[in-house]
Amino acid sequence: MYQVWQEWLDNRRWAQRGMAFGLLAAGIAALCILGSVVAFAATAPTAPTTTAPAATSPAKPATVPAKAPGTPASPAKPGSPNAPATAAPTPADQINVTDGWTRATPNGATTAAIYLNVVNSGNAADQITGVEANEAAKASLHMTEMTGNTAQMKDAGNMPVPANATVSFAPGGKHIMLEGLKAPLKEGESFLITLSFEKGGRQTTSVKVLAANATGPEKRSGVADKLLNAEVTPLPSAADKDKAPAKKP
Ligand SMILES: [Cu+2]
Repeated sequence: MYQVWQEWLDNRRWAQRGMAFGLLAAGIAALCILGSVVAFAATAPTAPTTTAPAATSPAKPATVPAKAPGTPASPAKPGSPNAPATAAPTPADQINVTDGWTRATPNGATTAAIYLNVVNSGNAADQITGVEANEAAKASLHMTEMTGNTAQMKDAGNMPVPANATVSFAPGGKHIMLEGLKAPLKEGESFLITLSFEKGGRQTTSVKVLAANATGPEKRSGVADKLLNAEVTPLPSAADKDKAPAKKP
């Protein structure tokens, strides 16, 4: 009776051992499968495993500092913080200050008037906001106006420069007033002045000193040749643009 019981127990143990061995084999097999899946996931680039976020999170901060040094790649001209950064011609490219001239001054003179042309070849209106000249203590935008029979000069404030137009500074009208001349202006010399524009930034141009009784430069640019009486003249291109839509039915 006892032997039978022992035999039954032995059989039971073997059965348990067999089960344990089976479980162990199944566990090893499962580990092998799991290992190969993990290995595949690690090598597969698109696998949505934990390695993916680990790879992108260091990549993100890398792009942020890369952008920061890239933003000042479009340097805005000083004085024109609103200038849009585009590949197209900037407002500064489309403003040209030409034909600057003034008259020679006698010894002791403290003032002089500068005349020139401001050409705006862009489609956006601009305005002159200021002027600088080293030759005088003060430079300002002036306007001559007739009050009855007397011509009076006054500060012009900001001067509008319409789109596709030339603004002419000429005797009897707009001029740049130099006050507190540091030295007499001598015929044949030239000097630089700088005009500031709301959109077009700072534009430096040359001013030629003509004879004391000069009425204007003998040889003007092509644009200036067309300026006779008008102080603001549309550019030829602008006139063509105006005609073009009229021809369309
Ligand atoms: Cu004046």
